[in-house]
Amino acid sequence: MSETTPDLAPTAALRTVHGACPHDCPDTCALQVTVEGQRIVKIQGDPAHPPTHGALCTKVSRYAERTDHAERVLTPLKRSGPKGAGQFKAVGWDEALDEIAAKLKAIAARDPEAILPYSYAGTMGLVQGESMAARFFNQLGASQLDRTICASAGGEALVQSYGGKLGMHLENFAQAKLILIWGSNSIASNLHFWTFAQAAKRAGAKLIAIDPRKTETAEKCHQHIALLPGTDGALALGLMHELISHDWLDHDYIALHVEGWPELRERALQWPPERVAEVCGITPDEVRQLAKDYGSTAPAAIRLNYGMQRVHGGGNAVRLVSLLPCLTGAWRHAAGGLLLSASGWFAAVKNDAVLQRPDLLAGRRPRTINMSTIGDDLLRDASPGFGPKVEAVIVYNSNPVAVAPESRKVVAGFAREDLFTVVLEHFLTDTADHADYVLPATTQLEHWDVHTSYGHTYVLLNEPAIAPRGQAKSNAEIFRLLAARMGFTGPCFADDDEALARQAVNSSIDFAELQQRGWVKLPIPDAPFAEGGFKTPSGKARACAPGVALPDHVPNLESARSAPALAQRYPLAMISPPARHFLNSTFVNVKSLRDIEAEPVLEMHAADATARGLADGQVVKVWNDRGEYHCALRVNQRARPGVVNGLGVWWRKLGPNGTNVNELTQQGLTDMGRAPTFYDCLVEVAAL
Ligand SMILES: Nc1nc2c(c(=O)[nH]1)N[C@H]1C(S)=C(S)[C@@H](COP(=O)(O)OP(=O)(O)OC[C@H]3O[C@@H](n4cnc5c(=O)[nH]c(N)nc54)[C@H](O)[C@@H]3O)O[C@H]1N2
Ligand SMILES: Nc1nc2c(c(=O)[nH]1)N[C@H]1C(S)=C(S)[C@@H](COP(=O)(O)OP(=O)(O)OC[C@H]3O[C@@H](n4cnc5c(=O)[nH]c(N)nc54)[C@H](O)[C@@H]3O)O[C@H]1N2
Ligand code: SF4
Ligand SMILES: [Mo]
Repeated sequence: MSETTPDLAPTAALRTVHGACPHDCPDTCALQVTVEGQRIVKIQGDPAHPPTHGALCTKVSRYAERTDHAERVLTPLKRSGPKGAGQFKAVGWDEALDEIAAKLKAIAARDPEAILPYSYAGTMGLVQGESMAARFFNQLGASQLDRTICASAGGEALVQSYGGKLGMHLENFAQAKLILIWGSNSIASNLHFWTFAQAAKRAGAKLIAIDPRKTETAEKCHQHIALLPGTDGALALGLMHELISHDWLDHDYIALHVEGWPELRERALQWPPERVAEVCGITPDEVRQLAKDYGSTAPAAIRLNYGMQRVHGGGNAVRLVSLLPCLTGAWRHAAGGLLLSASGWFAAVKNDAVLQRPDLLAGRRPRTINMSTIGDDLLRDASPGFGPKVEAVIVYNSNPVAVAPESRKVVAGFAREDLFTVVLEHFLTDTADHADYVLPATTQLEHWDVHTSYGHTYVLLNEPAIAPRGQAKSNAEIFRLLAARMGFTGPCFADDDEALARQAVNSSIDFAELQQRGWVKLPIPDAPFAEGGFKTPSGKARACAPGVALPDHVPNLESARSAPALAQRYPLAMISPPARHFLNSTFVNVKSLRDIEAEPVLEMHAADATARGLADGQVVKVWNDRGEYHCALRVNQRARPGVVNGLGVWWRKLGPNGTNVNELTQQGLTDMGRAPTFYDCLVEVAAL
């Protein structure tokens, strides 16, 4: 199960185990975990794994601190106080599981669709994500969850453009001559990409950041284009306008490998730099220069990230940006093209149907609830359109009370006296505080898993390095025990975690090789679309095609241009990108990391602060019709005029007025993929 590291062999008690970082991060690092008995000695990045390159981010270097945290939940807990008060008493596993199963059986006897799973990517592992859990909910016939909270607008856009969530190899960015870092604070949230971008920079490449915020990444690029949130589609159309006007097009590539070019060309010609500049809040020269750089440099690569699709027009914006490398023929080069997500490459090796067993639904078609509108949906009564009222929620790998939009409603939903809530967690998060039962889950060091990635093209294995702390059990084990109590007797409910890990990938991945080295690279061509071969029915990239609409710039739901009356009351656009030392709401309770972030903050440009008589460091209220959030003001150059940055995602209970930035965000959805519009949000700010 584990190997002894040769250079540490003399103290034979030391073992090094292959692991994978479980977090929702494109880098999915390969870990080497050194333990002595049950003590974690060291967690480091695997030097041999090309994306990881031996380095971990600050957050996961502290994984031992998180695993052995004094506040970790280590026994099942049962609510002992008012709903939402976070008061619990320890109970035994048998008592907890018996009572949960009895409650779920009673609800299911009336209507299993009144039960809702709520999960996301707290771990991205195939085993501790949707394996035994999916089997359990499929057998039960519970409501299905539409897992949209992060990436579904951009994902759907890539499927429309390329036929899958497909992109460049991470490693090949090192050879690019131009890199557009578009809607991505790579140093914070995609560190291992940044390593390759720096290598390119040292070799003479130009780096350009396209981001409303002057991030730590933007600062280190040669140029920063600080456009208004939600205007990326207009910028992409403006770039196309210039590519056409100056004939920086690869006509052969377009003719052979692009569908719908005449229609796209006509639309792009309506977007001269002056119009684009007006919409984006930048100068016409910035548009022209960017187009010139992009149109006349090869290889040119784009690292798009999900930050730019968290607005109403996010899907269309990704569609437009994704077509740029098809017009210049950048895809001809291994170091050209685009990477938003690589997850679609893993479709060839993943065994989802075996792992999740959708066949257990046996012809039933339960309703689907969108995780991004959980606030509204928990407060909805039964109706013919909606189905039954939600009576029970089982949360795992997610912290919806902190991360879902329009928290006031999410909190009101989870505070319902008649809602039965079970939360599988490591810690008493804002969501766990609302539980009837909290069940202690294992961390990555304590369980089996297999990982794919959305930022690189390697499959990774994670073997347990230590026994579960306290009475913790893995998600898969908890659902297995619950299944037994529900009377689910099918043989698939007997598979243990190692068996699930072996089932997670098909025979094209050699499991023995995974165990021996910790990771296996997928066989994908170096320049995957050099000669077209997109995964669409025609094999061409699609600007438009039957069933695939021509993309356009789609404005924000909330902006001065699209909602002028609202903008009069709330003149500032707020984005809420990740804080560097947290991962969504994970790590907020790790003191050494929280100390670096210090306190919840809102960044504001000096001109906006002066206009409001506000000063750096003071506590302010940030509000709109949805709610009010208190935090510290930082007046600095990171914010552009008219846009404030409320860094996320703090735990509500650590906020000065018990809220976080999602008190202000809306439940309006994106144009594609039914995703949230976290960065499409107007607010006003004043002294407290
Ligand atoms: N440290 C850290 N790493 C993380 C995360 C984290 O919370 N912390 N989150 C992880 C997750 S869940 C994901 S999905 C990934 C990716 O997570 P993303 O949300 O893509 O995070 P970032 O890469 O920081 O990209 C967000 C960037 O987009 C910018 N932005 C906001 N609105 C717009 C816009 O309209 N247009 C453009 N061009 N830019 C905009 C923001 O200012 C920010 O710099 O990162 C993962 N990695
Ligand atoms: N305002 C604003 N809101 C945002 C974002 C933003 O940029 N701005 N980003 C959005 C994005 S991109 C995303 S992906 C979502 C993320 O939202 P979530 O997926 O909810 O992510 P986290 O907040 O990291 O919460 C994950 C939880 O899973 C738990 N966990 C980890 N591993 C395990 C395990 O093995 N078992 C169990 N049972 N639990 C485990 C962790 O302790 C943690 O509390 O947030 C979204 N919310
Ligand atoms: S959070 Fe990302 S960068 Fe940090 S160790 Fe995990 S995969 Fe690597
Ligand atoms: Mo995400």
